[in-house]
Amino acid sequence: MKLREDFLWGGAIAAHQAEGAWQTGGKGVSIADVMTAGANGVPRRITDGVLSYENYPNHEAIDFFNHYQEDIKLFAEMGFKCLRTSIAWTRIFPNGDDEMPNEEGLKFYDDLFDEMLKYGIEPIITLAHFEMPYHLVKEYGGFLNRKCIDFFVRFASVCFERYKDKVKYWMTFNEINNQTHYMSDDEVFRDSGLLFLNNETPLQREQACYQAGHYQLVASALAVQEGHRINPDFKIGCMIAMCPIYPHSCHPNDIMLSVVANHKRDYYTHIHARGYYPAYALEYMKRKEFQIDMTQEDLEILKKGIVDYIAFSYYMSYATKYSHHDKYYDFEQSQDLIKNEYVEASEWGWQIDPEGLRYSLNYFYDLYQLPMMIVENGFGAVDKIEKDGTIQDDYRIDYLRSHILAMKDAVEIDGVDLLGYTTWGPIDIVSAGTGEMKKRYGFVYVDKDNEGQGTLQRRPKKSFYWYQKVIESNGEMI
Ligand code: P53
Repeated sequence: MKLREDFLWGGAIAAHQAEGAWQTGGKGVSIADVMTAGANGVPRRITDGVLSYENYPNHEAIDFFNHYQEDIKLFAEMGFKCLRTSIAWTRIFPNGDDEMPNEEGLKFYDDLFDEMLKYGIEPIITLAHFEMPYHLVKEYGGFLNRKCIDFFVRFASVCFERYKDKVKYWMTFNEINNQTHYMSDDEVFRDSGLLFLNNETPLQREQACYQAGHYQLVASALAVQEGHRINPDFKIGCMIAMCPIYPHSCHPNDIMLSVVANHKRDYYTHIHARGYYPAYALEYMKRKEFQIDMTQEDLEILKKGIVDYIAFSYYMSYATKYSHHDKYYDFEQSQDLIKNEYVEASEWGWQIDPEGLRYSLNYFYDLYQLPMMIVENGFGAVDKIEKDGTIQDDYRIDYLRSHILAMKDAVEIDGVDLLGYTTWGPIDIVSAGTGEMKKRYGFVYVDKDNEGQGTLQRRPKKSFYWYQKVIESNGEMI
């Protein structure tokens, strides 16, 4: 079986990492607007509101807000069939709890989607991609508050209604399951708007993550129902960060630890795809004595909000080794992950494992038998401009080529049902993890550095012409 004829080749960005214009057109402050720049090993800080003397890389980002026509033209030149981006929640509901949506914000996405459609580029839209209104964080405690379910569903419904004739493919929460591994640091903030005070026990934090995750899952399921009501042709997916956790060895304890570790990342997918909590997650919450507000009505909603497809990001795999564990095999990311000696890592320590993408496609298809979409895959690297002005990013081509080949094996040999593939950051954007510009993913270079200096000029890299051929040949010329 070959890749389907209408295979969705393209790229993926997120509003807060690309658009900038953080105060234009009535936009409110989002959690991405109060995150400072970090670096490799230096976490981004979250400030108490926007402070005049801090550096917030998302405020301008690459100013996609004012450059999107030029950028989409470049994507069209590469032959993109689709572009994944997100709708900044704060352009539509500046505070999150507003009664009425902001017309200027809605208009911006009308224009943006029209521009894509002009070139036959299908918009693939994430509703919440680390962009929760800051007001909901400050005043409501983010997704620890049940009220945020309604705020999100209102936002989703307004978008579904407004763009029902322009957008067919949707996703609810970006990388919803990364919540699990942010339990021990501040990064959890942007996933669901939780602000920790640092005096919580690890168990309290974990409980908070399970609670917030539950409300998000309910919000997602309600949005799925609402979307299908508004347009039965919609395809609404979940979005999972897929980082398979391999056993260190074939020692049965390593194998079992790996099973439990993957449970912790995958129970979200299970709920999205099957409509109920897997037994292992229920048992775990019970054993840990988590107090979770989960009503019978919630469980009914989950059942009725099953997704149409599974979208996921894939960058790397992990490995884990049994050591201090008992029969519960409780997995703790920071303690239990080990370096995989069989694979290389990027400059940022992300382990490069193309076969892991084939593994991931099989993993999801074995479990859920739903169509899938790879909505992020890419290589963050420092690029150098040669004297003649070119950028020879062969390392990026190598990474993408090997992953695309593994993806094709999963389709052609293993028979998984795959709708499309979008590389992360087809144009350089602000890194979500570090806030850096120099961690570049693009086929198109953007002249801007970590300090925010540069002309913002766009320039195709070598990989631009390579990807163009890949798309043109539907993955045959690679
Ligand atoms: P950056 C962690 C692990 C895997 C994917 O990441 C992750 C993260 C969070 O940083 O995030 C996704 O920019 C996310 C994108 C992000 C991209 O991966 O840190 O959906 O917003 O930019 C790459 O290199």
